[in-house]
Amino acid sequence: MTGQDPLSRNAFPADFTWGVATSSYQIEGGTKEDGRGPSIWDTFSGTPGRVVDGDTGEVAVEHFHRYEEDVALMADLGVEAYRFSVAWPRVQPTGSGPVNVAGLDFYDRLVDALLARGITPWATLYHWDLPQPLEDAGGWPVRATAERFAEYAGHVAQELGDRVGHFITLNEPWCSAFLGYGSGRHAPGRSDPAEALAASHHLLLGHGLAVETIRAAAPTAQVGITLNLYPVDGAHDGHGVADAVRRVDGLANRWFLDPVLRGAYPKDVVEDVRHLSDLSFVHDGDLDVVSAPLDFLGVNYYTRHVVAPGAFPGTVDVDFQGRGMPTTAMGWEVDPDGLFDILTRVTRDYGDLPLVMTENGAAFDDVLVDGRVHDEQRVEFLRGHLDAGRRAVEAGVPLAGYFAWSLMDNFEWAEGYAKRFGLVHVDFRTQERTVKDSGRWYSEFLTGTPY
Ligand code: IFM
Repeated sequence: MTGQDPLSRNAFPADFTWGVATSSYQIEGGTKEDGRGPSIWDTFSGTPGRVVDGDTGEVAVEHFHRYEEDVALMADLGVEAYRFSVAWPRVQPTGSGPVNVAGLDFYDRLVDALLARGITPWATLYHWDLPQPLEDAGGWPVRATAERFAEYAGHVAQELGDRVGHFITLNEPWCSAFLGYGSGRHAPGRSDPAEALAASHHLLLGHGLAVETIRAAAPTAQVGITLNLYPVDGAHDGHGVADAVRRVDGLANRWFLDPVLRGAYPKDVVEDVRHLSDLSFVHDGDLDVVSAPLDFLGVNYYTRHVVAPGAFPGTVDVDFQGRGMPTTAMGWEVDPDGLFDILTRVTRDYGDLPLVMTENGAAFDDVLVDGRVHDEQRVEFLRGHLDAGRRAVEAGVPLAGYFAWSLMDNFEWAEGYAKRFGLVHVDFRTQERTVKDSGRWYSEFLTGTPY
C-alpha cells in the first residue's frame, strides 16, 4: 500500500469488523473423530464422479487438529474476527437427540483460543453439512428438518453464547436448495425442481425457528443470515431480456430477501414457479417466523450475473453471458462495481439493516515458489472490492463488516482441492501454511505495518 492509496481502513466506520471466513467441511477433516456422524458431503464426495478428482473433506486442511496453529496465524496477520461454521454432525451425529459433548467441545476450544488471541468469533450454524440421517429421512424438502435445525441451533447457542456474540443461521440457502436439490451439483445431489423449492422454504423456516432458539439461549447475541447475492443485468436491450433479468433476480435474490426481510415471497416468482409447485409446503404463519427481526444481513458477493433469454424463446430458459472481463479460476468475472451495486440495492429496497460482507474472495491458479505466492490478481481483487465497499459506505450503506473468503486454501465443494481461495496457501500433502502476498497485503491494510 502506498501513501497515496485512498483506500484505508480509516475510510470505514471505527467499529467496523475486519475478518476472514472458513467453513467446517471445507477445512476441518477429522470427519470420524470424537463421535462426529456422517454428513451429506461425506456421502456425496465419497460417491465416484461427484467431486473433481474424487476429492473429499476427510482430511481437508486438518484444521480439527491444527486449529491452534491457524488461530495463531490469524493473530499474526492482525485479523480481528473469524467467521467459522459449526458442523451439525459433530454436535448431533444423527441430526437430532442429545448433544455429543465431545463434538461440541471442539468449538469450545476453538472459541477460547480465538478469544485468548483477541479475535472475535462469528459462528455460522449451517454451512451445508447436513447430518446424513436427516437426509435419509427426507432432507430439507421435509418440514421436520427445519425443526431439527432450530433445536440444534439452540444447543450451540446455549453452549457458546456466553462467548460468541454473533450467530449466522444459514450460509447461502440458495446453494443448499438449488444446487443441492435442483441441479444436483452439490450434496445431496438430487435434481427435482419441486423439491428444491420445498427445500428453500424449509431452510428459511429453519432459519426463522433458529432465530427464536438462539435468542432464547443467548439473549444478547446478534443474529443474522447470510445470502449470496448478485446484481443481475441484461446482456443487451433486446426482446425478452428484461424478463430474463426479472426471473433470475427473482430466484437468486428476491426469493430469499423478500421472505426474510418483508415476510412474503415475491408474487412474480410465485407465478414463474407455479408449473413446478403449488407451494403448499408454505403453511399459515410460516412467513411470520421466517421474517423474525434480525440484527444484520450477511452478504456474500463474488460476481454479477449478465443474462439474456435462452435458446428456447417463450420458456424459462436463460442464458448467462460473459462480457469479456477478466475472470477468476472459477470462471467468474471480476466485477467490484457489482458489489457496490448489490449493497446499495439491498439498502435501497430493504431498508437500513446493517449489512456485513460475510464472504468475498477469488480463486486463482496460485504457485508457491521459494516460499512465496505472488498472487497479485487476488491483491487487486481485494483492493477493488474493498474500495467498492468504501464507496458503498460513502453512499450511505450501513456496512458493518468484511470477511475475506478464505483464510486458507480448502475443499472447494464439487471442485475439490483444484480451486484455491485462500489468503494463506496450503500444501495439501504436508499441510504447510504459507501466507500469500494477498494475506500480507490484507495484514498491512489492517495493521498499517508490513507483514
Ligand atoms: O467456498 C465457497 C463457500 O463455501 C460458500 N460461498 C462461496 C465460496 C466460493 O465458492
